[in-house]
Amino acid sequence: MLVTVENGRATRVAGDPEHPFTQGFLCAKVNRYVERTYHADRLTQPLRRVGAKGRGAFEPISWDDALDEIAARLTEIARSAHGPQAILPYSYAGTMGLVQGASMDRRFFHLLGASKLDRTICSMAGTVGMRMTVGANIGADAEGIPDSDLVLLWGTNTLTSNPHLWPFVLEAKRKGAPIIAIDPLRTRTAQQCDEWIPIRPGTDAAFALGLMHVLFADELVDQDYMERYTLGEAELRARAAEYPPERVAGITGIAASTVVDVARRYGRARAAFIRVNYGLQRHAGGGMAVRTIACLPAITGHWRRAGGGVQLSTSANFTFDRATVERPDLSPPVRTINMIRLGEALTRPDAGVGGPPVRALVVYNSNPAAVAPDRTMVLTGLARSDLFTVVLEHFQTDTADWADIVLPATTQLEHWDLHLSYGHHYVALNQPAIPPVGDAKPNSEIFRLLGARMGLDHAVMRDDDQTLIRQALEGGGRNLNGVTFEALLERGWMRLAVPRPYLPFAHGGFLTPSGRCEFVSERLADMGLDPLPTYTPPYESPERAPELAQRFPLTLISSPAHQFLNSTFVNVDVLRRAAREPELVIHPADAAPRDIVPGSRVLVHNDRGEFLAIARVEDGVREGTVWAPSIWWGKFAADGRNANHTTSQRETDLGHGPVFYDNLVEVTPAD
Ligand SMILES: Nc1nc2c(c(=O)[nH]1)N[C@H]1C(S)=C(S)[C@@H](COP(=O)(O)OP(=O)(O)OC[C@H]3O[C@@H](n4cnc5c(=O)[nH]c(N)nc54)[C@H](O)[C@@H]3O)O[C@H]1N2
Ligand SMILES: Nc1nc2c(c(=O)[nH]1)N[C@H]1C(S)=C(S)[C@@H](COP(=O)(O)OP(=O)(O)OC[C@H]3O[C@@H](n4cnc5c(=O)[nH]c(N)nc54)[C@H](O)[C@@H]3O)O[C@H]1N2
Ligand SMILES: [Mo]
Repeated sequence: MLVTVENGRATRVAGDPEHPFTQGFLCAKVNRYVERTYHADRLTQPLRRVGAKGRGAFEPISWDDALDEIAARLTEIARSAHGPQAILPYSYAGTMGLVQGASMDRRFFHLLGASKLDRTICSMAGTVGMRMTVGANIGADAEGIPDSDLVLLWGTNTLTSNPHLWPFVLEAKRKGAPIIAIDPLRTRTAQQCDEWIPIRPGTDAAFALGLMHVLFADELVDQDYMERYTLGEAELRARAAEYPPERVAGITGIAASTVVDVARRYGRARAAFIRVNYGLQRHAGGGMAVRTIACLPAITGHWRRAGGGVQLSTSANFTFDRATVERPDLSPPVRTINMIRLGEALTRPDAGVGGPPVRALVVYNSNPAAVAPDRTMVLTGLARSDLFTVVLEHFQTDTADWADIVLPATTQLEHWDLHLSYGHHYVALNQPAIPPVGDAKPNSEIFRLLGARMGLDHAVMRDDDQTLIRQALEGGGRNLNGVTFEALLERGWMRLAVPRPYLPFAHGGFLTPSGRCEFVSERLADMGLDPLPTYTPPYESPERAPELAQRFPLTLISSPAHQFLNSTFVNVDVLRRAAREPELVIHPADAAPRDIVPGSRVLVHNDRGEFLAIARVEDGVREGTVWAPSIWWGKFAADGRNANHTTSQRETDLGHGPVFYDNLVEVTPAD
């Protein structure tokens, strides 16, 4: 991102036209970054709560007073009978930068002996699925897509959540490759594809097993590749035999003839590219779904050629020296709390999290009062009068409303950072373009200051941000050869030291224990799980919960609105106006029997909670599925609620991830 600065003030942000992947393009949201940075509501000084918790009334205080108060409260809790594990950090994707996201903060909490947070809320199911299959969360290079002769966009709304991929897809299309979207919603991406396959949510593993069934039955396989580089072909053939197209049709809602057709085209393609993404892993069997899909290019040998293979992420290629930056060795043995069970952790410690009650919560880079599942329970927890809550933020979010102390944090324009990508292979250095707005401070500096106040007198608490960046790069692995701070300073970004074309598994070289693509996984067997790819029905489905499915027959998907980045940017007026108001897209065949007419107000509800939305009656969703573009702040909704009132704290099969879209609801007219 290039920032134009005039008289110390940022006036314009633009993509870097030289960048090989992003090519001068910024998405709809980040284009508004200047507006967001100088927003009239930007937090510019520390605040202390006045009056009742949650009312959102605060008074300004000095940094000294704020830090003193936090240090005193945390010290008191750490020294009490409950000990430092009663303190819980809570952070995620506000910035995914290494310095402001996972450096000084980790050192601080490790030295303190606080509870650890298992950061599962986004990608862990799929990440573990990839690890168990190809050995790490890496995959095909998207820059190869123009050489591909078939592109599957599987569980991803590319034009919204990954728009920089699109030019590569268009180039493949121009050269004749069909583009297929597999998604319960006819997203703006699916509308631009050659075909839309409206799969029933949570059934992708069955669809992939159906494809395998046909590939094996028709011998559309690369036998040589399988013999050299895979483990468990015979067992996988037997498993796939259990999924004939007719059975798969019954599970997925996709015609048997479509299963056969897609399989044959996939099998006959030279180099099919599968962009699988995180949407489809937010279900009970999400980890296995990704694992099953990840087996496909090893059956057909597409890994051999540019444009072939599967990509969930490229993140594990960025081998920064995290151990040196985060220093987990400084932590005593402590409990770990899964971030998606925040509601339980705050309200019923006996219900699974164990250890002392959480008495202090330090939130940064996250807005759990909007994004965490089971919002009713999360808010109950945040409302506890005996909970001391600190929030580091740019804005007075739903979460900040529940804070005792709010601290103003710097934005991307104001601080140093180092970024990986999860869709391409370029490292980015973030240099401050402007001084901090108001009295804002970088997260890293806030934790340095708090550490000093609390007597965490350790040399690691004194490293500055540039030192942290150097540490991450210097101790990094092979892929960071030649990627230095100095080189990054010159032009802002650098390709990892990976070859071009980057064909990670053209000659095997899988990062699994066997060195092969593991169709059969001993590690999964050791965990007591099915060692082979398998289909697990959603928790909330007629198969597993028939009574629930009768009472709540519709599956709610609450994936991001085009204008929002999770819950970030919801308060930027022009973007929120474009998103209108909380909406629910419902198929005409589901709307009619419920007397729901376009534009009317509806109540979306289940046993966990409810929220109001305006109905949009369209056939852009499959029957039985409804879509609530998200993630709204409660305070911008007429009823103060959002879709996460209905989502659950259950975990995926692998990686303990969330099941946001494994969520049955009923919808009724509210007017
Ligand atoms: N504009 C915008 N961009 C973003 C974000 C944002 O909030 N806004 N968030 C960023 C983040 S943190 C992430 S993790 C990524 C997420 O981006 P993606 O990985 O693309 O994931 P989602 O947006 O959750 O869901 C993508 C699609 O999956 C579909 N889907 C849901 N369930 C299923 C299923 O069972 N099977 C199949 N085949 N499809 C299913 C949804 O309908 C949706 O259209 O995007 C990043 N980019
Ligand atoms: N229903 C439903 N729930 C979801 C999802 C969904 O699709 N549907 N998506 C899930 C996914 S994929 C993810 S990744 C999570 C994301 O959830 P979060 O990680 O909570 O991400 P955001 O909602 O973007 O909130 C991030 C906050 O961090 C702040 N922030 C940004 N930069 C900085 C900084 O440098 N310092 C500090 N102190 N603060 C900063 C922003 O102002 C913002 O309020 O939500 C999950 N929740
Ligand atoms: Mo995410």
